[in-house]
Amino acid sequence: MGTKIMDARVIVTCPGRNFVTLKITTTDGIYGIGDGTLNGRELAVVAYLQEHVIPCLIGRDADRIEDTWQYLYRGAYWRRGPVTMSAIAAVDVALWDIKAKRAGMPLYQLLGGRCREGVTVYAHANGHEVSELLESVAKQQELGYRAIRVQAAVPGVADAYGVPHGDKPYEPADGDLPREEVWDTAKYLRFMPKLMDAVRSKFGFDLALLHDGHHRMTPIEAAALGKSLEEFQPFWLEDLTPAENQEAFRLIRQHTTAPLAVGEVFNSIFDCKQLISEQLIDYIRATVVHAGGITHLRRIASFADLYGVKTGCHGATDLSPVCMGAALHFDVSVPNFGIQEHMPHSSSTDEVFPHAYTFAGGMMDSGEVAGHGVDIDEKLAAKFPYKRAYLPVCRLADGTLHSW
Ligand code: CS2
Ligand code: MG
Repeated sequence: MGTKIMDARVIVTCPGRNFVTLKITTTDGIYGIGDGTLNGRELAVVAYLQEHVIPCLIGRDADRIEDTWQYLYRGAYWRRGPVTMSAIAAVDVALWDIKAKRAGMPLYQLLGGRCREGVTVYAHANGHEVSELLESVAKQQELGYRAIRVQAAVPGVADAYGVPHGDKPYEPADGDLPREEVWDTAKYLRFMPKLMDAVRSKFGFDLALLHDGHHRMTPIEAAALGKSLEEFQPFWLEDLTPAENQEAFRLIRQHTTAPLAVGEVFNSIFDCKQLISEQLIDYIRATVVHAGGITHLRRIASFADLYGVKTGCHGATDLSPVCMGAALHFDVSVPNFGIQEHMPHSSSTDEVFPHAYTFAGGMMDSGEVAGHGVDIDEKLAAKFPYKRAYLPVCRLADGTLHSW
């Protein structure tokens, strides 16, 4: 019955941005791949995989996904953290891919089968001016999206989060050293109701509108933002405060009924235990690659379901198509699905990672291919060598370092 892990290799490629992929091959000649990309810290995961994980994988029963997860998590003594958990996720997703390929089924079948016909995704709209943002929303609507995240440059603030430099698609990891941005929360708080008002006035209330605060507010500032945007009925407000302090959300909750989403930087269930059990958030944004793979993300989702918290997986371009593929199998099969982020990859990324997943009419689907349905063209991948790229850092006008 059993099949053993014969080989495991890390592939690093940069078709426009860096991606880390783990490829595991079994003794019966089947391979599976998993995403281990950690934006701006890619080679830390590569080293962790090569030096500390792969030697323990060779000869292991490829069918024992849970036991392998426990071995790499509990067995490591030093637990959690984004580097470790991304490496574990890469192994976990590659093993689920292998198991589903061996079963001859799309991965979602092994996760209990479909709970829905497709996955509602949200797009990004942004602009250097409100008028440009409105055009961007219209463009995303024409592409079929019915849920759209809105971000615009804040008057008087040099670099707002979520707005591209020039006319290139938004891709924040753009510096050989971290670029420095200057931020002003007071100006942002004054501007946001105007932005939401402009969007609602033009597009009405049927469109689901999302917004990302990207960890820049204090709890009371976040509460003020929630109050001021409530009348525009946001689908969610994301990452309002740095969420290391889970209790902070009690204060935000006391002041606003705007739905709250958190968790793209979380890597374990313990990062969101209090947020979920005290019902301080509405959507948990943890995703496959940074939260320990399908195995651990399902555990987080089951826990969240007890408290009426829905999923809202992170899906920026720094999560590879392998993560997106795995996330879509999770999304179609998880009962408490909320929404999935979708930031389309560049065409060269899509060529390096051929995939079965599709997009139409504001929805994505995992496809019906056995496994998670995403592959890697290694020859093509080799043509795009790793290029160091940092995310920016953020400062206030007086030079104080602030959360980016
Ligand atoms: C963001 C990301 O997609 C999101 O919601 O917060 O763009 C985030 O900044 C990047 O994934 C950082 O790597
Ligand atoms: Mg975000």
